[in-house]
Amino acid sequence: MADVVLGSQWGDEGKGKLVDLLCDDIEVCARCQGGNNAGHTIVVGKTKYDFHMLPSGLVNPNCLNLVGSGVVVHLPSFFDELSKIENQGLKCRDRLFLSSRAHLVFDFHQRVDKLREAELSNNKKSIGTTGKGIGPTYSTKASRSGIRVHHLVSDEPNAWSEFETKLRRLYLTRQKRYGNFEYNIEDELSRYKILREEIKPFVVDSVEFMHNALNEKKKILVEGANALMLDLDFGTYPYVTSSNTGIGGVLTGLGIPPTAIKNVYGVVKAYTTRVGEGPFPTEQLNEDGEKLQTIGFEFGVTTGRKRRCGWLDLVVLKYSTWINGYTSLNITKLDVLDSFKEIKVAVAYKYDGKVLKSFPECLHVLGKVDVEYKTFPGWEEDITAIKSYDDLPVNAKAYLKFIEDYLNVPVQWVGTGPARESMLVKK
Ligand code: 2SA
Ligand code: GDP
Ligand code: MG
Repeated sequence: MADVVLGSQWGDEGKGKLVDLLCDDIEVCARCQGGNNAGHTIVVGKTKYDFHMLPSGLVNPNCLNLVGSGVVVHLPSFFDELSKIENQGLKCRDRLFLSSRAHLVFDFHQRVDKLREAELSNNKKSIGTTGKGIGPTYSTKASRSGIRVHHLVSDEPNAWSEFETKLRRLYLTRQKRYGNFEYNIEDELSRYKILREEIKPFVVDSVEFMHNALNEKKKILVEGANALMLDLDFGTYPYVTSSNTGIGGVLTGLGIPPTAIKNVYGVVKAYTTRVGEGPFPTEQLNEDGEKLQTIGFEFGVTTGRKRRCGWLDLVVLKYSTWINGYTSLNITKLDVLDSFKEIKVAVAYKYDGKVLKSFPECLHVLGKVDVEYKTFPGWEEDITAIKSYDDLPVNAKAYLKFIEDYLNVPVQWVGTGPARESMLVKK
Protein backbone atom coordinates (compact mmCIF):
# COMPACT_ATOMS: atom_id res chain seq x y z
CA MET A 1 0.00 0.00 0.00
CA ALA A 2 1.03 3.59 -0.52
CA ASP A 3 0.81 6.51 1.89
CA VAL A 4 0.68 10.00 0.48
CA VAL A 5 2.00 13.35 1.75
CA LEU A 6 0.17 16.36 0.32
CA GLY A 7 0.43 20.11 0.77
CA SER A 8 -2.89 21.46 2.00
CA GLN A 9 -2.44 25.22 1.45
CA TRP A 10 -0.32 27.16 -1.09
CA GLY A 11 2.85 25.13 -0.66
CA ASP A 12 5.96 25.14 1.50
CA GLU A 13 4.11 23.70 4.47
CA GLY A 14 7.12 21.51 5.30
CA LYS A 15 6.26 18.40 3.28
CA GLY A 16 9.94 17.52 2.81
CA LYS A 17 10.49 17.17 6.53
CA LEU A 18 7.53 14.82 7.00
CA VAL A 19 8.65 12.71 4.03
CA ASP A 20 12.10 12.49 5.59
CA LEU A 21 10.62 11.35 8.91
CA LEU A 22 8.39 8.74 7.29
CA CYS A 23 11.18 7.54 5.03
CA ASP A 24 12.98 5.86 7.90
CA ASP A 25 11.00 2.70 7.22
CA ILE A 26 9.91 3.34 3.67
CA GLU A 27 11.16 1.26 0.75
CA VAL A 28 9.95 3.37 -2.18
CA CYS A 29 9.46 7.13 -2.40
CA ALA A 30 7.77 8.52 -5.52
CA ARG A 31 7.11 11.97 -6.97
CA CYS A 32 3.99 12.12 -9.13
CA GLN A 33 3.64 15.70 -10.45
CA GLY A 34 5.32 19.07 -10.81
CA GLY A 35 8.97 19.46 -11.66
CA ASN A 36 11.88 21.46 -10.34
CA ASN A 37 9.52 24.29 -9.39
CA ALA A 38 9.13 22.48 -6.07
CA GLY A 39 11.49 23.11 -3.20
CA HIS A 40 11.55 20.68 -0.28
CA THR A 41 13.98 21.39 2.54
CA ILE A 42 15.30 18.71 4.83
CA VAL A 43 17.63 19.41 7.72
CA VAL A 44 19.59 16.39 8.95
CA GLY A 45 22.02 17.30 11.73
CA LYS A 46 24.05 20.18 10.32
CA THR A 47 23.30 19.36 6.68
CA LYS A 48 20.50 21.08 4.78
CA TYR A 49 19.28 19.38 1.62
CA ASP A 50 17.15 21.22 -0.95
CA PHE A 51 15.21 18.87 -3.17
CA HIS A 52 13.50 20.25 -6.26
CA MET A 53 12.64 17.50 -8.69
CA LEU A 54 14.16 14.48 -7.00
CA PRO A 55 12.24 12.63 -4.27
CA SER A 56 13.25 13.48 -0.70
CA GLY A 57 13.37 9.73 0.05
CA LEU A 58 16.93 9.82 -1.30
CA VAL A 59 18.10 10.80 2.20
CA ASN A 60 17.30 7.25 3.36
CA PRO A 61 20.05 4.95 2.02
CA ASN A 62 17.63 2.01 1.90
CA CYS A 63 14.92 3.74 -0.09
CA LEU A 64 14.33 3.46 -3.84
CA ASN A 65 13.16 6.69 -5.46
CA LEU A 66 10.98 7.23 -8.50
CA VAL A 67 10.35 10.33 -10.56
CA GLY A 68 6.93 9.36 -11.91
CA SER A 69 5.31 9.85 -15.30
CA GLY A 70 3.30 12.89 -14.17
CA VAL A 71 6.49 14.84 -13.41
CA VAL A 72 8.01 17.17 -16.01
CA VAL A 73 11.78 16.81 -16.16
CA HIS A 74 14.50 19.22 -17.20
CA LEU A 75 17.38 16.78 -17.59
CA PRO A 76 20.25 19.24 -17.02
CA SER A 77 18.58 20.22 -13.72
CA PHE A 78 18.02 16.54 -12.87
CA PHE A 79 21.77 15.94 -13.08
CA ASP A 80 22.69 19.21 -11.35
CA GLU A 81 20.46 18.33 -8.42
CA LEU A 82 21.83 14.81 -8.30
CA SER A 83 25.46 15.97 -8.21
CA LYS A 84 24.65 18.58 -5.59
CA ILE A 85 23.23 16.05 -3.17
CA GLU A 86 25.95 13.52 -4.02
CA ASN A 87 28.52 16.21 -3.15
CA GLN A 88 26.77 16.56 0.20
CA GLY A 89 27.64 12.93 0.83
CA LEU A 90 24.48 11.09 -0.23
CA LYS A 91 25.10 8.09 -2.46
CA CYS A 92 22.01 7.77 -4.55
CA ARG A 93 22.64 7.09 -8.25
CA ASP A 94 21.62 3.42 -8.07
CA ARG A 95 18.48 4.17 -6.04
CA LEU A 96 16.99 6.69 -8.43
CA PHE A 97 14.60 5.89 -11.28
CA LEU A 98 12.88 8.00 -13.92
CA SER A 99 9.66 7.15 -15.69
CA SER A 100 9.95 6.61 -19.44
CA ARG A 101 6.59 8.38 -19.79
CA ALA A 102 7.65 11.61 -18.05
CA HIS A 103 7.63 14.69 -20.30
CA LEU A 104 10.84 16.60 -20.93
CA VAL A 105 11.27 20.29 -20.16
CA PHE A 106 13.57 21.94 -22.71
CA ASP A 107 15.39 25.23 -22.34
CA PHE A 108 12.94 26.90 -24.72
CA HIS A 109 10.09 25.96 -22.36
CA GLN A 110 11.88 27.93 -19.66
CA ARG A 111 12.41 30.90 -21.98
CA VAL A 112 8.76 30.82 -23.00
CA ASP A 113 7.70 30.68 -19.34
CA LYS A 114 9.47 34.00 -18.78
CA LEU A 115 8.27 35.55 -22.05
CA ARG A 116 4.68 34.69 -21.19
CA GLU A 117 5.06 36.17 -17.72
CA ALA A 118 6.50 39.36 -19.23
CA GLU A 119 3.53 39.54 -21.61
CA LEU A 120 1.05 39.08 -18.76
CA SER A 121 2.80 41.68 -16.64
CA ASN A 122 1.78 44.35 -19.17
CA ASN A 123 -1.75 43.92 -17.81
CA LYS A 124 -0.53 43.28 -14.26
CA LYS A 125 -1.72 39.69 -14.62
CA SER A 126 1.48 37.69 -14.31
CA ILE A 127 1.22 34.48 -12.31
CA GLY A 128 4.56 34.78 -10.54
CA THR A 129 5.82 31.44 -11.84
CA THR A 130 9.17 29.99 -10.87
CA GLY A 131 10.34 30.35 -14.49
CA LYS A 132 11.23 26.66 -14.66
CA GLY A 133 9.18 25.99 -17.78
CA ILE A 134 6.49 24.03 -15.94
CA GLY A 135 3.40 25.62 -17.55
CA PRO A 136 4.77 25.55 -21.12
CA THR A 137 5.77 21.88 -20.76
CA TYR A 138 2.39 20.77 -19.42
CA SER A 139 0.84 22.81 -22.27
CA THR A 140 2.78 20.88 -24.91
CA LYS A 141 1.85 17.67 -23.09
CA ALA A 142 -1.86 18.57 -23.20
CA SER A 143 -1.65 19.67 -26.83
CA ARG A 144 -0.09 16.29 -27.67
CA SER A 145 3.10 17.70 -29.08
CA GLY A 146 5.27 17.02 -26.02
CA ILE A 147 8.43 14.92 -25.95
CA ARG A 148 8.73 12.13 -23.42
CA VAL A 149 11.77 10.42 -21.93
CA HIS A 150 11.26 7.30 -24.07
CA HIS A 151 11.34 9.41 -27.24
CA LEU A 152 14.86 10.45 -26.24
CA VAL A 153 16.27 7.13 -25.09
CA SER A 154 14.63 4.76 -27.56
CA ASP A 155 16.92 2.31 -29.38
CA GLU A 156 14.42 1.85 -32.22
CA PRO A 157 15.84 2.63 -35.68
CA ASN A 158 15.56 6.37 -36.51
CA ALA A 159 14.64 7.21 -32.92
CA TRP A 160 17.21 10.01 -32.71
CA SER A 161 16.14 11.62 -35.99
CA GLU A 162 12.50 11.43 -34.91
CA PHE A 163 13.44 13.09 -31.62
CA GLU A 164 15.31 15.78 -33.51
CA THR A 165 12.39 16.42 -35.86
CA LYS A 166 9.96 16.65 -32.94
CA LEU A 167 12.19 19.09 -31.06
CA ARG A 168 12.73 21.32 -34.11
CA ARG A 169 8.99 21.34 -34.85
CA LEU A 170 8.13 22.20 -31.27
CA TYR A 171 10.67 25.02 -31.19
CA LEU A 172 9.31 26.41 -34.49
CA THR A 173 5.78 26.62 -33.10
CA ARG A 174 7.10 28.54 -30.09
CA GLN A 175 9.13 30.80 -32.38
CA LYS A 176 6.00 31.54 -34.41
CA ARG A 177 4.24 32.53 -31.23
CA TYR A 178 7.01 34.43 -29.42
CA GLY A 179 9.32 35.60 -32.22
CA ASN A 180 13.10 35.12 -32.33
CA PHE A 181 13.87 34.69 -28.65
CA GLU A 182 17.33 33.75 -27.43
CA TYR A 183 17.73 30.02 -27.88
CA ASN A 184 20.14 27.83 -29.78
CA ILE A 185 18.48 24.68 -31.03
CA GLU A 186 21.76 23.22 -32.35
CA ASP A 187 23.37 23.55 -28.90
CA GLU A 188 20.34 21.97 -27.28
CA LEU A 189 20.44 19.04 -29.70
CA SER A 190 24.11 18.34 -29.08
CA ARG A 191 23.53 18.53 -25.32
CA TYR A 192 20.72 15.99 -25.61
CA LYS A 193 22.88 13.62 -27.63
CA ILE A 194 25.05 13.31 -24.50
CA LEU A 195 22.17 13.45 -21.99
CA ARG A 196 20.51 10.61 -23.88
CA GLU A 197 23.29 8.22 -22.90
CA GLU A 198 23.61 9.61 -19.38
CA ILE A 199 19.94 9.22 -18.52
CA LYS A 200 19.45 5.72 -19.93
CA PRO A 201 20.47 3.81 -16.75
CA PHE A 202 17.80 5.66 -14.75
CA VAL A 203 14.86 5.01 -17.05
CA VAL A 204 12.13 2.52 -16.10
CA ASP A 205 8.58 1.68 -17.06
CA SER A 206 7.13 3.31 -13.96
CA VAL A 207 3.77 1.55 -14.23
CA GLU A 208 5.50 -1.80 -13.96
CA PHE A 209 7.84 -0.42 -11.27
CA MET A 210 4.92 0.70 -9.08
CA HIS A 211 2.92 -2.45 -9.81
CA ASN A 212 5.85 -4.63 -8.70
CA ALA A 213 6.44 -2.52 -5.59
CA LEU A 214 2.76 -2.86 -4.62
CA ASN A 215 2.74 -6.56 -5.44
CA GLU A 216 5.84 -7.16 -3.32
CA LYS A 217 4.09 -5.34 -0.46
CA LYS A 218 6.82 -2.69 -0.34
CA LYS A 219 6.16 0.30 1.88
CA ILE A 220 5.56 3.17 -0.52
CA LEU A 221 5.38 6.89 0.12
CA VAL A 222 4.17 9.36 -2.47
CA GLU A 223 5.61 12.84 -2.08
CA GLY A 224 3.25 15.55 -3.29
CA ALA A 225 4.76 18.80 -4.54
CA ASN A 226 3.28 22.32 -4.45
CA ALA A 227 -0.16 22.13 -2.79
CA LEU A 228 -3.92 21.87 -3.22
CA MET A 229 -4.56 25.61 -3.64
CA LEU A 230 -2.11 25.55 -6.57
CA ASP A 231 -3.95 22.63 -8.23
CA LEU A 232 -4.75 23.28 -11.88
CA ASP A 233 -8.43 22.39 -11.36
CA PHE A 234 -9.14 23.16 -7.72
CA GLY A 235 -6.70 25.95 -6.91
CA THR A 236 -7.14 29.71 -7.35
CA TYR A 237 -7.14 29.47 -11.16
CA PRO A 238 -5.34 30.94 -13.10
CA TYR A 239 -2.95 31.65 -10.21
CA VAL A 240 -1.99 28.00 -9.97
CA THR A 241 0.66 25.65 -11.22
CA SER A 242 -0.03 23.43 -14.24
CA SER A 243 -0.38 20.02 -12.60
CA ASN A 244 -2.88 18.33 -10.33
CA THR A 245 -1.31 18.80 -6.96
CA GLY A 246 -4.13 17.08 -5.07
CA ILE A 247 -4.93 13.42 -4.60
CA GLY A 248 -5.96 13.07 -8.28
CA GLY A 249 -2.41 13.77 -9.40
CA VAL A 250 -1.16 10.81 -7.36
CA LEU A 251 -3.19 8.38 -9.47
CA THR A 252 -2.66 10.02 -12.85
CA GLY A 253 1.00 10.72 -12.18
CA LEU A 254 1.95 7.22 -11.10
CA GLY A 255 -0.55 4.90 -12.72
CA ILE A 256 -1.61 3.14 -9.52
CA PRO A 257 -5.17 2.17 -8.58
CA PRO A 258 -7.09 4.16 -5.93
CA THR A 259 -7.30 1.05 -3.77
CA ALA A 260 -3.50 1.15 -3.39
CA ILE A 261 -3.73 4.29 -1.27
CA LYS A 262 -3.89 3.92 2.48
CA ASN A 263 -3.12 7.10 4.43
CA VAL A 264 -3.29 10.63 3.07
CA TYR A 265 -1.25 12.95 5.27
CA GLY A 266 -2.15 16.61 4.97
CA VAL A 267 0.68 18.99 5.80
CA VAL A 268 -0.65 22.23 7.29
CA LYS A 269 1.50 25.22 8.19
CA ALA A 270 0.24 26.74 11.48
CA TYR A 271 -0.31 29.98 9.54
CA THR A 272 -0.49 30.56 5.76
CA THR A 273 2.07 31.55 3.13
CA ARG A 274 1.95 32.00 -0.59
CA VAL A 275 4.71 32.76 -3.08
CA GLY A 276 3.83 34.31 -6.43
CA GLU A 277 0.73 36.27 -7.37
CA GLY A 278 -2.93 35.46 -6.74
CA PRO A 279 -5.62 35.77 -4.10
CA PHE A 280 -4.80 35.22 -0.45
CA PRO A 281 -7.73 36.23 1.80
CA THR A 282 -5.92 35.99 5.14
CA GLU A 283 -2.75 37.77 3.98
CA GLN A 284 -1.47 40.26 6.56
CA LEU A 285 0.14 43.23 4.87
CA ASN A 286 1.16 44.60 8.25
CA GLU A 287 3.45 43.94 11.20
CA ASP A 288 1.95 40.51 11.85
CA GLY A 289 2.67 39.40 8.28
CA GLU A 290 6.21 40.75 8.48
CA LYS A 291 6.77 39.01 11.80
CA LEU A 292 5.59 35.68 10.40
CA GLN A 293 7.85 36.16 7.36
CA THR A 294 10.91 36.98 9.47
CA ILE A 295 10.51 34.40 12.22
CA GLY A 296 9.37 31.71 9.79
CA PHE A 297 12.25 32.63 7.46
CA GLU A 298 9.75 32.53 4.59
CA PHE A 299 11.79 32.58 1.39
CA GLY A 300 11.25 30.38 -1.70
CA VAL A 301 13.59 27.40 -1.82
CA THR A 302 13.79 27.50 -5.61
CA THR A 303 13.68 31.21 -6.43
CA GLY A 304 14.61 32.86 -3.13
CA ARG A 305 11.48 35.05 -3.35
CA LYS A 306 9.94 36.39 -0.15
CA ARG A 307 6.78 34.48 0.71
CA ARG A 308 3.62 36.42 1.49
CA CYS A 309 2.30 35.61 4.97
CA GLY A 310 -1.02 35.59 6.82
CA TRP A 311 -3.17 33.78 9.36
CA LEU A 312 -4.31 30.19 9.15
CA ASP A 313 -7.35 29.84 6.90
CA LEU A 314 -9.74 27.06 7.88
CA VAL A 315 -12.06 27.82 4.95
CA VAL A 316 -9.18 26.87 2.65
CA LEU A 317 -8.35 23.85 4.77
CA LYS A 318 -11.93 22.56 4.86
CA TYR A 319 -12.10 22.74 1.07
CA SER A 320 -8.67 21.11 0.83
CA THR A 321 -9.83 18.31 3.16
CA TRP A 322 -13.01 17.72 1.10
CA ILE A 323 -10.88 17.14 -1.99
CA ASN A 324 -7.89 15.26 -0.61
CA GLY A 325 -9.58 13.31 2.20
CA TYR A 326 -6.75 13.64 4.71
CA THR A 327 -6.61 10.77 7.17
CA SER A 328 -4.42 12.79 9.54
CA LEU A 329 -2.55 16.07 9.69
CA ASN A 330 0.95 17.33 10.32
CA ILE A 331 0.76 20.86 11.71
CA THR A 332 4.13 22.46 11.01
CA LYS A 333 5.99 25.55 12.19
CA LEU A 334 3.92 25.94 15.34
CA ASP A 335 7.06 27.40 16.94
CA VAL A 336 6.84 30.41 14.60
CA LEU A 337 3.75 31.53 16.56
CA ASP A 338 5.56 31.34 19.94
CA SER A 339 5.93 35.09 20.48
CA PHE A 340 2.47 36.20 19.31
CA LYS A 341 0.19 37.67 21.96
CA GLU A 342 -2.85 36.83 19.89
CA ILE A 343 -3.28 34.41 17.00
CA LYS A 344 -6.09 34.64 14.49
CA VAL A 345 -7.73 31.91 12.44
CA ALA A 346 -10.15 32.43 9.55
CA VAL A 347 -13.35 30.46 10.19
CA ALA A 348 -15.72 31.79 7.51
CA TYR A 349 -15.96 33.94 4.39
CA LYS A 350 -18.93 36.28 4.09
CA TYR A 351 -20.10 37.59 0.73
CA ASP A 352 -23.05 39.97 0.44
CA GLY A 353 -23.71 39.43 4.14
CA LYS A 354 -24.02 35.65 3.75
CA VAL A 355 -21.57 32.98 4.88
CA LEU A 356 -20.21 31.08 1.87
CA LYS A 357 -20.62 27.31 2.01
CA SER A 358 -17.43 26.51 0.11
CA PHE A 359 -14.31 28.17 -1.23
CA PRO A 360 -15.39 30.41 -4.15
CA GLU A 361 -14.17 29.53 -7.64
CA CYS A 362 -14.60 33.10 -8.88
CA LEU A 363 -11.72 35.43 -8.13
CA HIS A 364 -14.01 38.49 -8.20
CA VAL A 365 -16.07 36.99 -5.38
CA LEU A 366 -12.94 35.93 -3.54
CA GLY A 367 -11.59 39.47 -3.79
CA LYS A 368 -14.72 40.81 -2.09
CA VAL A 369 -15.22 38.37 0.77
CA ASP A 370 -15.10 39.51 4.38
CA VAL A 371 -13.01 37.09 6.35
CA GLU A 372 -14.32 36.18 9.80
CA TYR A 373 -11.64 35.39 12.34
CA LYS A 374 -11.57 33.65 15.68
CA THR A 375 -8.87 35.04 17.97
CA PHE A 376 -6.83 32.77 20.22
CA PRO A 377 -4.61 33.88 23.09
CA GLY A 378 -0.98 33.08 22.28
CA TRP A 379 1.16 30.87 24.52
CA GLU A 380 4.08 33.29 24.53
CA GLU A 381 6.72 30.73 25.37
CA ASP A 382 9.44 28.91 23.47
CA ILE A 383 8.21 25.45 22.43
CA THR A 384 11.29 24.43 20.44
CA ALA A 385 12.80 22.32 23.23
CA ILE A 386 9.57 20.48 24.08
CA LYS A 387 9.85 16.75 23.49
CA SER A 388 6.31 15.51 24.03
CA TYR A 389 2.94 16.66 22.74
CA ASP A 390 1.47 16.59 26.25
CA ASP A 391 4.04 19.13 27.41
CA LEU A 392 2.91 21.78 24.91
CA PRO A 393 1.44 24.92 26.52
CA VAL A 394 -2.32 24.74 27.17
CA ASN A 395 -3.00 27.55 24.66
CA ALA A 396 -1.03 25.76 21.94
CA LYS A 397 -3.01 22.57 22.53
CA ALA A 398 -6.27 24.54 22.40
CA TYR A 399 -5.20 25.97 19.03
CA LEU A 400 -4.44 22.51 17.65
CA LYS A 401 -7.67 21.06 19.06
CA PHE A 402 -9.70 23.77 17.34
CA ILE A 403 -8.13 22.89 13.97
CA GLU A 404 -8.74 19.19 14.55
CA ASP A 405 -12.39 19.72 15.50
CA TYR A 406 -13.10 22.19 12.68
CA LEU A 407 -11.71 19.85 10.03
CA ASN A 408 -12.71 16.64 11.75
CA VAL A 409 -9.28 15.18 10.99
CA PRO A 410 -6.84 14.11 13.72
CA VAL A 411 -3.52 15.86 14.16
CA GLN A 412 -0.78 13.23 14.15
CA TRP A 413 2.41 15.31 14.20
CA VAL A 414 3.35 18.83 15.24
CA GLY A 415 6.47 20.57 13.94
CA THR A 416 8.36 22.68 16.48
CA GLY A 417 11.50 23.53 14.48
CA PRO A 418 13.23 22.81 11.16
CA ALA A 419 15.34 19.88 12.38
CA ARG A 420 14.44 16.23 11.95
CA GLU A 421 14.05 15.77 15.73
CA SER A 422 11.69 18.75 16.07
CA MET A 423 8.49 16.82 15.48
CA LEU A 424 6.06 15.88 18.24
CA VAL A 425 3.92 12.82 17.76
CA LYS A 426 0.37 12.95 19.11
CA LYS A 427 -0.74 9.60 20.39
P1 2SA B 1 4.98 27.41 -11.78
O1 2SA B 1 6.45 27.78 -11.83
O2 2SA B 1 4.33 27.50 -13.13
O3 2SA B 1 4.70 26.13 -11.09
O4 2SA B 1 4.30 28.59 -10.91
C1 2SA B 1 2.89 28.69 -10.83
C2 2SA B 1 2.45 29.07 -9.42
O5 2SA B 1 2.81 28.02 -8.51
C3 2SA B 1 3.58 28.55 -7.46
N1 2SA B 1 4.62 27.59 -7.06
C4 2SA B 1 5.03 27.43 -5.79
N2 2SA B 1 4.51 27.89 -4.63
C5 2SA B 1 5.18 27.55 -3.51
N3 2SA B 1 6.36 26.85 -3.49
C6 2SA B 1 6.88 26.39 -4.65
N4 2SA B 1 8.12 25.90 -4.68
C7 2SA B 1 9.28 26.78 -4.30
C8 2SA B 1 9.52 26.70 -2.80
C9 2SA B 1 8.96 28.20 -4.79
C10 2SA B 1 10.07 29.22 -4.84
O6 2SA B 1 9.51 25.59 -2.29
O7 2SA B 1 9.70 27.72 -2.13
O8 2SA B 1 11.23 28.97 -4.57
O9 2SA B 1 9.73 30.37 -5.23
C11 2SA B 1 6.18 26.63 -5.85
N5 2SA B 1 6.39 26.27 -7.13
C12 2SA B 1 5.42 26.86 -7.87
C13 2SA B 1 4.27 29.78 -8.07
O10 2SA B 1 4.74 30.68 -7.08
C14 2SA B 1 3.14 30.35 -8.90
O11 2SA B 1 2.25 31.05 -8.08
P1 GDP C 1 7.85 22.00 1.38
O1 GDP C 1 7.94 22.60 0.01
O2 GDP C 1 6.44 21.80 1.83
O3 GDP C 1 8.68 20.78 1.57
O4 GDP C 1 8.45 23.10 2.38
P2 GDP C 1 9.75 24.02 2.16
O5 GDP C 1 10.96 23.21 2.40
O6 GDP C 1 9.64 24.79 0.89
O7 GDP C 1 9.54 25.10 3.31
C1 GDP C 1 9.37 24.74 4.64
C2 GDP C 1 10.46 25.42 5.48
O8 GDP C 1 10.13 25.33 6.84
C3 GDP C 1 11.83 24.77 5.35
O9 GDP C 1 12.81 25.77 5.47
C4 GDP C 1 11.89 23.83 6.56
O10 GDP C 1 13.22 23.57 7.01
C5 GDP C 1 11.14 24.62 7.57
N1 GDP C 1 10.38 23.83 8.56
C6 GDP C 1 9.72 22.66 8.40
N2 GDP C 1 9.06 22.33 9.53
C7 GDP C 1 9.32 23.31 10.42
C8 GDP C 1 8.89 23.55 11.77
O11 GDP C 1 8.13 22.80 12.37
N3 GDP C 1 9.35 24.71 12.35
C9 GDP C 1 10.18 25.59 11.72
N4 GDP C 1 10.57 26.69 12.37
N5 GDP C 1 10.59 25.39 10.46
C10 GDP C 1 10.16 24.27 9.82
MG1 MG D 1 8.66 24.25 -0.97
